[in-house]
Formats: sequence, C-alpha cells, structure tokens
Amino acid sequence: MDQLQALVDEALKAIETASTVPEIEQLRVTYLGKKSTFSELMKTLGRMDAAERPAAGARINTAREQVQQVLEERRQHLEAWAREQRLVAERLDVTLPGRHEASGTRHPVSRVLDRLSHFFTSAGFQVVDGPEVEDDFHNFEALNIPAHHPARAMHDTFYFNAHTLLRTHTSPVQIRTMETGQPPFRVICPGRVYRCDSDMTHSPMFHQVEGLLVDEGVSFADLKGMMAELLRAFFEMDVAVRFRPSYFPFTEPSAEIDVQCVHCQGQGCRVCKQTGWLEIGGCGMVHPRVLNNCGVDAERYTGFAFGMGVERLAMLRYGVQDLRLFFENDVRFLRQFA
Ligand code: 2NM
Repeated sequence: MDQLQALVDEALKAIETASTVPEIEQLRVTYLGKKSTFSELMKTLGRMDAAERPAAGARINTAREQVQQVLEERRQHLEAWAREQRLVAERLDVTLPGRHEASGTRHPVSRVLDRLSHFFTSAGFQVVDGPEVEDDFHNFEALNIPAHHPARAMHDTFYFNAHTLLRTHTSPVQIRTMETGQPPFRVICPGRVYRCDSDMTHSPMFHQVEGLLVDEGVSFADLKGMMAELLRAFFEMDVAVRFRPSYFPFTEPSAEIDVQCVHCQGQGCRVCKQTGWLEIGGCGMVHPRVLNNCGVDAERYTGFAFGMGVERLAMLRYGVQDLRLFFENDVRFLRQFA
C-alpha cells in the first residue's frame, strides 16, 4: 500500500507538470493503460490473502480513479488552453471585404440579338438556327447563285472542299426551313457567318440576322412596314427609313434599307459621312425560283426576306467606333455594357 501511495504521488506530479495534450496521453498510457503500473499492481492481488484481497482491490481502484480524474481534468484544461492559443494565432478579421465572384456582362452582340429576337418573336416569328459548315446547295445554289455567278466572288467564301464551306450568310437556315416545313413561314435566323475578308471594317467572322416571311398575299408594303417598325423599336427613336433599289440574286425586287442617321437626326455628321443616312441591311421579295427550289409553290405564296449585320447595328446603337472591339473581348470594353 506504500507502493500504491508512492505511485499515486508520482502520477499526480507528472500530470501536474505535463504541459501538452500529447504528454497527457502518454501519461495515461503509462499509468492507466493495459501495461501500466496500476495494472501490474492489480495482478499482485492474486498473491494476497483472500481476506485482504477485497479491501486492497478497492483501494487500488480508488487510487486509479483518482489519478484518472485528475488526468482528465488536466487534459480538458490543456485542450481548452490549446484551443485558446489556436484562436489567438488564427485570428480572422471578419470585417475585411470578401473575394467577390467577378460577374460578367452580356456581350453587345448578344444584347442586339436579344433585342431583335424579342421584337420578332412578339410579331409571331420563330428564332431558328442551323449549321455553320454548309454545302454549296444551301449556301448558293438554292439561293439562285449558280457556279460562276459573280455574287460568289463577292462572298469571299472559306471552302473546305468543292462542296463544303463556312456559310457566308444565314440564308441557308431559311432555305432549310422552307425545305423541311410547310408555309406560312415566319422565321429569323441569327448567327455567325464567315467571309475571307479582314480589315478595319471587316472581320472574317461576324453576325447576321436574316428574316423570312412567306404566306399568301405578302407584299413589299408588308416588308417596308415591318422594317420601319423594327428600326424604330431597335433605336428607340422615331427615325425615317428609306429603301433604295438594289440587286440580290435571291430577291426580286431588292432594296438596301437606310435609316436616318441616329447620331445627327439626318443633319449630316461624321458617322453618316455627311449623307444623313445609315445603310442598315438588304431586303427584297423572295425570288420565285428560290421558293420553287425549296418546294414552295411560288404561284400561291409570296414572301419577303431581309438581312442585317449585327455588329454594325451594335456600333450604331451603342456608339462603338471600331469593329475590332467586339472580337477582342477586353473586359474594360465589355463592362461598359453592364
Ligand atoms: C439579305 C437581303 C435580301 C435573304 C433571302 C433569303 C431567302 F432564303 F429567303 F431566300 N434569306 N435571306 C435576304 C434577302 C438576305 O441580306 C442582306
């Protein structure tokens, strides 16, 4: 029993001087574990007198429990202290500004497309798209542009081979719509188009919106009214619109669409090169040969079509001077459209 008291004293002293949680754990193993001194003492009970055994056993147990209790208290104390130290060391200033997710903005080309799509879907049109890699038939032949037609040279086409090319306009989407559906047709076809042409005012890839309306009794007057309404809605101004006779193989008659200069209200300025007018696109009545090429009865149906460059509309709507800004994607430029 002297040995027991000495053991308790030794253990309590060691526990008191332990200064870390791992040290405490080490002491638990040493004094209270399976191979500990307390366990060794318990084993000596077998060699005692049977009469002394219960009392001795109880005392060992009590001593053991005392050591265990002091040890656990010390452990909790040290754990609390370690936690405290960690919190001091890792102090966070929760008032610092956070790292924000950088949010993007809608590209001006997309914004123009959204506005045009909204206008036309409100008028009962459907927005359709199609392949950018096209074949000769849908990009040219069906549009009344046969091989060796001068209009082909004008298009500066990117060819993959004799029959496969990057579409030079979105008209093939309208051809495909007419081929596969039944009139009436009311569609707009926005998308990327490609021409082998690159300078200050031309990009090899740009965006177009083309529209097509085919029904019984559609006239050039319907086309004029639609274009005038579109341009007033798009520029949010009561602008004058004029139609100049032109030529496209796929429409007859054909016209260029001009809008009164939205910068000077037609007075004449740098933007409209002193003419008071801005060229905005082309249009016309779909050539009967084009309708027939797509299986549409040109005796019964007539239709109008038009095409506009999206970047050009964006430049005029947002006052952008340089076409290349749309393709560089400099966030300082794009952020201005937030
Ligand atoms: C334009 C100008 C005039 C046009 C014609 C067609 C189709 F497929 F119906 F024949 N789609 N787009 C067209 C007509 C396009 O862009 C300047």
